[in-house]
Amino acid sequence: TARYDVQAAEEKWQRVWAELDPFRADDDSPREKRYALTMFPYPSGDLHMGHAEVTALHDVVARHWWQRGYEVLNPMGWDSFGLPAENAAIRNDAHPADYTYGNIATQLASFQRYGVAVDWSRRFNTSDPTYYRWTQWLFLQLHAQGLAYRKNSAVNWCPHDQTVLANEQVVDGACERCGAEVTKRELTQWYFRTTAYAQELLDSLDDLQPTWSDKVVNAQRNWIGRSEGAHVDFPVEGREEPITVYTTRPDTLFGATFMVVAADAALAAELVTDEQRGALEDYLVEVRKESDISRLSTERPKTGVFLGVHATNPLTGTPLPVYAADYVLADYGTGAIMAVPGQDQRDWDFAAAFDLPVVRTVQPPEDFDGEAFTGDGPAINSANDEIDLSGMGVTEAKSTTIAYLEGQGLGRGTVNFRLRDWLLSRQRYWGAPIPIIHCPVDGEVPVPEDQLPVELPELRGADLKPKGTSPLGAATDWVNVTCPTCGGPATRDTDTMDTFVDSSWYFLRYLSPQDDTQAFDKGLADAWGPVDLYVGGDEHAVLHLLYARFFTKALRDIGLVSWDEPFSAYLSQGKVVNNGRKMSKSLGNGVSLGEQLSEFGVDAVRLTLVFASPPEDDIDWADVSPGGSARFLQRAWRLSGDVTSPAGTDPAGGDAALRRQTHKTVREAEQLIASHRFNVVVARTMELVNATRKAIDSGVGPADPAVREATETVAVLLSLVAPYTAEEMWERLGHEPTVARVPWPVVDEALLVEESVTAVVQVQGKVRARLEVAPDVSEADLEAAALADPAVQRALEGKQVRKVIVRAPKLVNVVAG
Ligand code: ANZ
Repeated sequence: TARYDVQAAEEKWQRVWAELDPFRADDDSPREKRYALTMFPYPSGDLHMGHAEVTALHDVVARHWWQRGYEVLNPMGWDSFGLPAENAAIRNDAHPADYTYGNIATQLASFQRYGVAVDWSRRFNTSDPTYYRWTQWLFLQLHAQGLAYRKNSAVNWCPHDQTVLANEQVVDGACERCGAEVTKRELTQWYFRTTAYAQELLDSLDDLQPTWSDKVVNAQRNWIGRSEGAHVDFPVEGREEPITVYTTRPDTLFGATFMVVAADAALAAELVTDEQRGALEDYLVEVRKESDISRLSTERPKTGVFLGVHATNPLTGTPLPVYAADYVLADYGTGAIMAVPGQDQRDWDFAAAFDLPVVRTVQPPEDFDGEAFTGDGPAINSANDEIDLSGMGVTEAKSTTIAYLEGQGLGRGTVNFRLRDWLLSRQRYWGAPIPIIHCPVDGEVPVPEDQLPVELPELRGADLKPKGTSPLGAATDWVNVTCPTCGGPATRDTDTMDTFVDSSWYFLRYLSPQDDTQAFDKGLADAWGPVDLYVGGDEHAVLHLLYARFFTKALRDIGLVSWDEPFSAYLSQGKVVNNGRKMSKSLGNGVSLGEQLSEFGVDAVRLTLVFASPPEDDIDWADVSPGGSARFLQRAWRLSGDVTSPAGTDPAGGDAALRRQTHKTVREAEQLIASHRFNVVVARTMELVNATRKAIDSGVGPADPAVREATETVAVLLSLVAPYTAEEMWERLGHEPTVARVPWPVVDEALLVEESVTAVVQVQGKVRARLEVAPDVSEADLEAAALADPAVQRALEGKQVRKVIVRAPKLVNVVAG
């Protein structure tokens, strides 16, 4: 049997595409604009199966939008700063720039071979000075608004990478990148004030919910972590200031029997008596070694130190001993809690360990045999002369207590967020320098705009190994500058920005990547944005998406963009695994994309990735068949050689059954693509190939115009996933390239009408109507059609429908009386 030469085709069409440049997005096009974006890659090697999957899925939509008549912006660039490149460069004894730009060249060639529908004229790298100049400029805009600031605090520290980490980069107590257990360090660091947008970041999720996956929306919600509760003041003997706690359960105040302050909070050191100070300091040494996750775990035995002071329960007047412990975190709420062992299990465990009293304030059900009772129930032990909560449920008891506390000036209702400000400074080399000069006279001075970018010094041959302070500190000539304000001696900030800063605005830079007068053009942002579809991995569900959302809102308030959200729709693709497990070096189960492409061809790999499962699901490479995909593609291609009618043949009068299937396939594909069920589009295309083959080999024959129509449709559908095969077919069918820009086939609605069947409608056993319905009519539709029929309505006049028995598509039986 005839086959086409896959490798020759790949070489040929890459040349043609480079010349035609079919995916160049025209800012001035009169067509409606669509912005399609995939997460840009880190250049830490050649492309891998994950890149292949995300771009194959994304391409279906981008290419389809072109065919549907939109002007499509589908850009690509490189997220080229950051630790992976820096660590690899250190391992290979190379400069991060050589390593990074070498890999970018490799990845670019691979993407072009892979045939992605990208406008390559817009590419850039975040490590280019022409890009990070604007990252620095945007930092300064946020700084001017008070949205970037420095503060001293205990930060997450990765002992392996020797750098700080944002909360979002700590996963289960370990460094997101290297897996080392994260510890704490007291340092002065730069932050973005993400908390200023906590409520809005949460609220807009409601609008995103329909077009973002639930999983991602929920991850964002949990991360922002809004809770409602109260601040309550507890007077302390011999101290003017009360201890203020944050509680989500003010209703349990009568049951507060002791208090706990975070051992590492300043408050603990302020409260502790001289007698107990030594014990607190010893305890702190242990606490600093732990991660937040293990501190909050309910599994761990409770430890702590008595601070030597007592506070007073404002409702009962009882003295409450005050402890320092690790299970209260310094940077959440107020860093202090009222402990209610009757209703909180961690408090219960602490009370048990330290022999403290328990007072239940919610009546547990009779069969309850646990310790702390966290459920709802009537309040007990909750009354004094002025307030009586007895019998109230939790909700009512909460609001009653808050109202009382507010009236007495003892507390107030409040909202709390788990979200922290974003720690953005890093003590590493390969990132955008923070454009701030520290002057002994003028303090923090922004680098003047006309001096941007603050370029990274080359530091060739320097030791970039992490040491806990930035390697930039060693570039003395670079560090020592004059203060832009007073002209006196000053020093540059030596930290670099988290790479997540680079990726928080890159989607704006694609709009005018060469513009050296501004970060991006607002008019173009209005014209193209926000991004209509963003495709990427789940691993960025919290970090990157949240940061990009924050940036967008901050830039909107500064007046730089007019959108509220950067990504209107988000599709998160599953992972490609092998033998049920994540591909990894240590498991030795990695699959090389390059080898797969060489063995089976680009199209077969792409088709396999799209066909394997719905986009959100993981694909197990052990379960799929790229060889089968390759055979299917040859089978599809053979159709184009069999068609004997000339190009331009009017399909009217062609075989009706094949025409119906062709048009039905096109209609279904439209709907399936809109709902991201790309795997089913491939399945329908396969069915159409089979039907066309049958038509050619049966009485219909290769000259029938329906056969040409079907084969051309196959080529157009295949161009979404298998661009090389599609071009080969299109050319063989007598057309000019490129099939990628051929308009989407117009569905002939008349051809979609199915042969109908007759459904009989009976009322009280008497036939009242006969309806012509589709053979696959649903029971609900058939029942509705039957009851709406005028003859049936007449028969039912003055009666009540008791029961409707439906046997689709043939019978409806209405029982009335
Ligand atoms: C008394 C109480 C009684 C509480 C009870 C809970 C149940 P979310 O929902 O996460 O906001 N808390 C407050 N600050 C804390 C900190 N810095 N470290 C550890 N725990 C802290 O949780 C708020 C609840 O977590 C607060 O309500 C407080 O304990 C505790 F039956 O106050 B609760």
